[in-house]
Amino acid sequence: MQFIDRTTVKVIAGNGGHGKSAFRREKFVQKGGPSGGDGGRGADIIFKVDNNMNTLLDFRYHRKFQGDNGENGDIKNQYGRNAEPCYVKVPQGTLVKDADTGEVLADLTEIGQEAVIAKGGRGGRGNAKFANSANRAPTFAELGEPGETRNLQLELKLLADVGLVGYPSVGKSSLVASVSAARPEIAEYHFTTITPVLGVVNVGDYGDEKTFVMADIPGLIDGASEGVGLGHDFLRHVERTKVIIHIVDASGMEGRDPVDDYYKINKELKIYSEKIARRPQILACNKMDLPGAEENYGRLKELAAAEGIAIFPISAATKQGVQELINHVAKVLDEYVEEPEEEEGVKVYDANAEEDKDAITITRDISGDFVVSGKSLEKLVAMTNFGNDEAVRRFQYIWRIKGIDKLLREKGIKEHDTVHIGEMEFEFRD
Ligand SMILES: Nc1nc2c(ncn2[C@@H]2O[C@H](COP(=O)(O)OP(=O)(O)OP(=O)(O)O)[C@@H](O)[C@H]2O)c(=O)[nH]1
Ligand SMILES: [Mg+2]
Repeated sequence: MQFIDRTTVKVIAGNGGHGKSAFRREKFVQKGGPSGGDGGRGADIIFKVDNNMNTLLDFRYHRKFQGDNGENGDIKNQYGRNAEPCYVKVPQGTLVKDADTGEVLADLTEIGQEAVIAKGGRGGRGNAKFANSANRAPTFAELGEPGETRNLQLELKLLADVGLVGYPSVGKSSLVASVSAARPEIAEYHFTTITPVLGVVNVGDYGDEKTFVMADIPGLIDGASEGVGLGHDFLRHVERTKVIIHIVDASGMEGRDPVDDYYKINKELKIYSEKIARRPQILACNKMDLPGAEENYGRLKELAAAEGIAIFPISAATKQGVQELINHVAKVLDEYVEEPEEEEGVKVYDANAEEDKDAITITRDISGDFVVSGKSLEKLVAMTNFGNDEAVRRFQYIWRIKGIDKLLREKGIKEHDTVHIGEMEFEFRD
């Protein structure tokens, strides 16, 4: 199983239904009052954590999610139905970012957790809502608000229980392959593994249905904590694991000393993150089937005793000692007590924050046109039916009380200059 931990998707929330413009027709009544109903809300796009998903693989084939539109309002004050929200299942640990702004929209860490990622548009109001003492028979209704559209970047930090660290070619992938159904690439050259691979380990002997997840990451080398080699990008995956299996090549077949290797890798881990350095380690001395391994193992045992860590002689090739290692890992995981999660300070976007919605800014584009921007004003433009004189008059009224003419004049606007708001373009006239 190739593990994908980053992908992009597009979400399009539903548009609000349009408001209706209509009048009551009753027997003996020439023209009744306005009776156009409001449109319904468009579908929100809601992400929900599903405990049956482990990867973002599904998103490779399904890259776009679109919510239904709200129903239009109708005559006789009938409201359009709200659209059902569109649920998108994601695995636990998915971080959702706006791909265009980089803003974190949600950090989905709990089973069942939900987050509104794109809001459906509000339904347009029917003409009944616009009746007042000055205008008892308005002929216009609002259009539905467009739903939010976003390009997203999804990131999944592997929620592996065990992380494998060690120099290239010490046999990390070979170990994963020997204890799980995962089939990572294995070869004698360095950096065979270039992306993390997850393996689900069945703890046969130890418990009946017990499993844990092991993450194979690219090999680390000197300077890894500063970005040398490939391992650096993947160390963040190890941050969320509970236990580290530190693998050394006991045979020293590549000319390095496994005792040195152990200290060097730990130095890199410590520079990268204190949190990783505090993780309990289990030392796996691999390639015990090769000559010279026994001798080095003697010294590695002394090291383990001095460091107070568990040590296992194994051969991923012959599977010698592997079951003992797995049983021990299972036991450590069983006794594992979660370290209190420090505040990571991920700022999560709040879909309901009202701040600055009314703020209006005016800029000039390259051709000298005036660009008026502001969330609530852009929304008003999108929801106004400019084909209806009355709707246009209402728009002009709101424009005036917001003082936008004055703001434009301050910026030096002249008769016949062009003004853009959202998708609309106007000619400025006094
Ligand atoms: N004799 C012997 N060879 C082994 C053993 N484990 C792994 N190898 C060999 O060592 C080489 C490297 O193994 P990998 O499992 O690819 O090593 P890795 O640590 O995943 O390497 P990178 O992905 O490059 O970091 C391969 O040629 C394996 O066949 C072992 O227990 N005994
Ligand atoms: Mg590998």
